[in-house]
Amino acid sequence: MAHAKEEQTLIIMKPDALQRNLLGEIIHRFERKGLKIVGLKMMQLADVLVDEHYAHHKEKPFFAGLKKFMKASPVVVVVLSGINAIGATRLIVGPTRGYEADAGSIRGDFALSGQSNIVHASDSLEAAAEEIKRFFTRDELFDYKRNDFDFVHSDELGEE
Ligand code: 3AN
Repeated sequence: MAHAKEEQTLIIMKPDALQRNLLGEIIHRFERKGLKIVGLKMMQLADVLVDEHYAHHKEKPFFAGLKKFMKASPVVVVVLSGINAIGATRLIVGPTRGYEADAGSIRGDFALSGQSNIVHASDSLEAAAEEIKRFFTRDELFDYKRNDFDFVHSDELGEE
């Protein structure tokens, strides 16, 4: 059973993460934070998936370029789980433009661009639910207990 505040969030390691050999580095940052990987796969994005995922940018002048970029090579999609996972993951990722992102965040350490910004991370509970459903089937997601869960979350668990 998931803890009350346990959330799931979707990460996309974009083509620039793959081409720049940063996949392991990025996964490592989420793992060591204490977030649990419950789904992980490589895929080549089809037009329809990019159109759905970035529907809110469809009218923007950069949309055609963004679409080309997202299809330039396979991506790796990951579902992370943990208490307050959505906000914690956004902090690890950093703000959209790499050149404005704090050092220590993924974009702050590895990105200079607003488009080639290494990772996508869901920005709300609603978006996460929709995005996870878009990229994963139920049988591609795994429910298990991470051995260090109680130590990672001792304050949140309280008296049992
Ligand atoms: P975030 O990924 O930080 O949630 P969004 O949702 O505003 O940011 O943007 C989605 C993606 O669209 C970004 N990750 C980036 O790849 C691309 N993007 C956003 N703004 C621009 C821009 N001004 N020029 C080019 N690409 C952009």
